[in-house]
Amino acid sequence: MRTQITELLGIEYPVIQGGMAWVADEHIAAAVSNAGGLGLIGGASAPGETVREMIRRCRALTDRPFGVNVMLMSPYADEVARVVIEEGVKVVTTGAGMPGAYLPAWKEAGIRVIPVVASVALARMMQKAGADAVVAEGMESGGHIGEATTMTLVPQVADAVSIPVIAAGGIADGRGMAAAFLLGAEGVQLGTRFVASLEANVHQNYKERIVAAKDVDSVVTGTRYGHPIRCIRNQMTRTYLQEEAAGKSFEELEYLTLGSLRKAVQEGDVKNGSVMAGQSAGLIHDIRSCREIMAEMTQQCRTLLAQNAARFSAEV
Ligand code: TUI
Repeated sequence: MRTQITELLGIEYPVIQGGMAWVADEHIAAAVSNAGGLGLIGGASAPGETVREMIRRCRALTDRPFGVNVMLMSPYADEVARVVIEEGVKVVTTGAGMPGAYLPAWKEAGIRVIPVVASVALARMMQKAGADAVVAEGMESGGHIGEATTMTLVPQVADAVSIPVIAAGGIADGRGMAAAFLLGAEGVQLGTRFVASLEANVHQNYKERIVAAKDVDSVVTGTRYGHPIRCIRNQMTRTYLQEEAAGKSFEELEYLTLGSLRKAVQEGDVKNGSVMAGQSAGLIHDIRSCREIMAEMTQQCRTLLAQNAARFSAEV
């Protein structure tokens, strides 16, 4: 499966794993890379040295390319930005902010830079700043999100920039993958689907909550304060949304979410913790290996694109 993204990154399938906080460690990153996609280590809010150790351990687990996601709201973003250069990381994605200040040094170091954007304006800005590709992430995604849907954002970003676009948000199988290509993407990024994998270092309760989720089981907290986060509905989101509606300040609400992602991911407290996941949770019915997920998704995508080429051909 060759696209501009497989060529740019030297990978077999145009599939990237999201750089999810508390989830995207060296195990899942190496599993996705070994399955032919691009695994990512999520810097999240970890100090530079922690990320350095994850990168080194990932190298021991795979010979294939992998990347690091730099979460720009992290207090350690500067450190992590330096560590990826020092460690010779080949691909960097960024999220939750503007990576402009880091771009020149990364490019100088020969790193492929792929910012995650949630708007056309930011995609244009990133192309101008020298990005190699962008991830256009729709609000179906889990975690910190923008306002546009994948269906509307991806084609608009594809029209606005000449660098390759990777679609993210709401994609969990070969149908979503095929749809993304038709919208103008050259690759896809999946988060939630890979959380429900055997290799994800995530509490079983969290994985099972994703598998049990229905189409309408996620909610967005923090919209009022310009900090929208999508997670699966539970006691934490009910309390948060009630207090948000009652006009409590962002600072007052933060006590509900601080450390709550770790509580869900590591302790398995899916009632009081923050179970970040995208709307695609409703599409996920099993916990499989990354290799199986990748093989099934890419095969389904190929089959659909081939079948439908004939079905919608003008020569009936
Ligand atoms: O970054 C994400 N998703 C995330 S990050 C995260 S962990 C977290 N921890 C503490 C605080 C906040 C988050 C959980 N999920 N996705 C990529 C993404 N980036 N989505 C939206 C954006 C984005 C938004 C605004 C990118 C740039 C941007 O720039 C505008 C500005 O004003 O900074």
